[in-house]
Amino acid sequence: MTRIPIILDTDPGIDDAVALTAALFAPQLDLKLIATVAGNVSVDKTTRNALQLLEFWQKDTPVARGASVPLLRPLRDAAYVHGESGMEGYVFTETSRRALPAPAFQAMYDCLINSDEPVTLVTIGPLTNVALLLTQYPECKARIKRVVMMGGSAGRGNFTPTAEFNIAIDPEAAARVFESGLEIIMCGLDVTNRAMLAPEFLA
Ligand SMILES: [Ca+2]
Repeated sequence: MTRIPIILDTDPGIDDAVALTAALFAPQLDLKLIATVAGNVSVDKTTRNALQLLEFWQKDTPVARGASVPLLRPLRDAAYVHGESGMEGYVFTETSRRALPAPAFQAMYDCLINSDEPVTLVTIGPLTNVALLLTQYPECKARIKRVVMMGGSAGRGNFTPTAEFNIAIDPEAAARVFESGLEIIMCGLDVTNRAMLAPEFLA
């Protein structure tokens, strides 16, 4: 099976822990890099959670720490949903694993130019890192296959009556991505609220 190379940009987050696990184990995917971003909780916590999840699963995918705040706004997190740690209700064993020294947008760029084929960006948090990547390295667009985005909504929102969390937290970053000309597959709330993991996949 030809595996699709992806970078996962994430803010775990309980739901993102499930998505990260799915990405690690899906035979169709080649997870090259995990980029963390502030969103559900601070970037220190989302990075720690990503590293602890890798420890839990005994996987060695590199992790790059991303943006700590949205492009132009203060962070409004979702600790009221995910708990103070972002993974409330589960106590991980400590890990000595560390994030890469480079910031996420730089690690994403390095991953893109070192890949044999264009890489798909899978974003399941605010789009701050991708906006920084496109701003710093606009030429890297040719190395991006497409953006598959959990964000937005074709119906109601979950942060305000009309706005979805990932977009609402950093709307300027989202605008930069939507205006980039990249192919975007948007999985909004109207899609994700109906997406199920089948028992065969969970097994
Ligand atoms: Ca998320």
